[in-house]
Amino acid sequence: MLPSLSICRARRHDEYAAYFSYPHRCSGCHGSLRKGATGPNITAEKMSKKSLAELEKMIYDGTDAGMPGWGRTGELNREEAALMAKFMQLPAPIPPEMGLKAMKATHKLYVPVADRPTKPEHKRDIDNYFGVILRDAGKGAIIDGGTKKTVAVLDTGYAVHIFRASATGRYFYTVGRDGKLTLIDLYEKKPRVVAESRVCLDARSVDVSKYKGPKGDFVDKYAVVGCYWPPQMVVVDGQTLEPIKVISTRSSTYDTNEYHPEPRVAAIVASHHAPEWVVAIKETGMVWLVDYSDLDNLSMTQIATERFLHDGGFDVTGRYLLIAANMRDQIVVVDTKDRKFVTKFETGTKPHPGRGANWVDPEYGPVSATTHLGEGLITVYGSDPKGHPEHAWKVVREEETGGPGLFLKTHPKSEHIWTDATLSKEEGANQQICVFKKSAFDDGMKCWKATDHGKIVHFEYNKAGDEVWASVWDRKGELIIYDDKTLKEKKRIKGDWVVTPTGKWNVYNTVHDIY
Ligand code: DHE
Repeated sequence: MLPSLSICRARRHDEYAAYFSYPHRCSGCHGSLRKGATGPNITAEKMSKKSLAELEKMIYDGTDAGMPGWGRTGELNREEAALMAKFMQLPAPIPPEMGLKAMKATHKLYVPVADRPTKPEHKRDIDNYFGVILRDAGKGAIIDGGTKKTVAVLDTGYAVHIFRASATGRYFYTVGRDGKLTLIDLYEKKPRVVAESRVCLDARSVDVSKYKGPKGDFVDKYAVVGCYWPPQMVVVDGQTLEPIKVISTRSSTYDTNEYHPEPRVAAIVASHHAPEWVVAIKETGMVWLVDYSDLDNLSMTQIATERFLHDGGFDVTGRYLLIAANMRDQIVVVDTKDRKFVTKFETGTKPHPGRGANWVDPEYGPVSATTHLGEGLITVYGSDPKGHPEHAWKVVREEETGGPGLFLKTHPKSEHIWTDATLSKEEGANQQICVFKKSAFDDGMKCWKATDHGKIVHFEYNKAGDEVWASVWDRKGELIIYDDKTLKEKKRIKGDWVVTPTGKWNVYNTVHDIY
């Protein structure tokens, strides 16, 4: 994954293996420069204080703090774990930069805009299409949520992290860990990739411009990719993916005002009421409101919040961003209308809401919630400062789940909140699905074992909000579809092509931020 420029920095042959393994397995949590974020600081200076045997054990077996055991998951053998331990005691090689010229050289326009259909070439309901990541196959599937038929399986590139629907719902954008961006046209009879470009060496997020109003019509005009490395965001043409502008995130931490060489772009959400992207800058703890209405005279508001921002989404009104500062055990609230920090509050060990879940609690009114990476806990907080100011941004309920998890999801028409326990180390717990009833949250969860292989991860509703899709995450992957009311299984989508399904996105729910 890392270009040849830096290979010369890895001094011995046996260091190469570790050199190439690090960006795949470790840098997501620890950073390319190893200064720490979701995982701790593991710079050579710190690692040299530990023995090689200690490091090797940690790498092979994992830790109670949540680090995966790469030997136990079968991804590194003993010899490779030992090499990685040695590599940890060497200074971190600095990956190369990537500028507009290099990005433009990767740009491919397979179908020019003028050659694309002007209306759908089929009678299916595009709003109810699902985009599904097939992670280790380097592919993405488009599935019709009505008929459950797979309409296309497309080459999207290495370990796609997320899909985002365009503001019109006509396109899906995908971005992979290698920074490759693709544009999928859903008007085509058989959806296909109509453009691609690689704009980072490591990336996790993408969104589109959604604003139409007095400041102009920006619907599907631009897309923005959030890079982990180089630390920057990249604006591309929303219709062709041609790279347009690079915005570096190298800057200072919100609290100590010290320069950070690697502030990575975590979640990005597109505002519905202003021509802005709401961008979480992980290491510095800033939320940037980036105004895309005049890219040549770029303006942005930089809001100081909390460090190690990760994932989040809007409250039900679309005004407040609720985002996890996961290594600070906090949820941060930003008012995107008044453009300011509101508050932050503790929830549990390493909150991880995904985009979150919004519903109306019978006692506390509109609430939102998060799961946690570090413990089996769902925490619910008031999110209606206008109607229920006494509960706003305060924890109102907490319930145990089946174990440390990654995602939770609900829908305004649903009676339930669905959670996974993907990170649980307890036998079978990560193969369970648990649901809470919105009307009787205190009654606790109802859980069942959904699979005897792989792990359950991530949920998405159909457009009507009466079905829920869950992934069975392994090479023999499956998608399980449940009736949300009765909790009965309706269908399993399986096949050789269903390899490591992770995230899934319904077009309508993604366009309208329904979660
Ligand atoms: Fe994710 C969202 C980063 C590991 C599946 N993940 C996100 C977002 C970020 C992020 C910043 C928010 C994007 C947005 O909304 O714009 N994820 C990271 C990491 O840094 C981390 C911890 C380690 C890494 O090396 O990447 C990581 N993520 C994972 C996984 O292991 C998962 C389960 C499978 C995979 O693809 O590797 C995974 N992440 C997801 C999914 C979402 C996500 C499915 C979107 C949730 C949604 O409902 O929108």
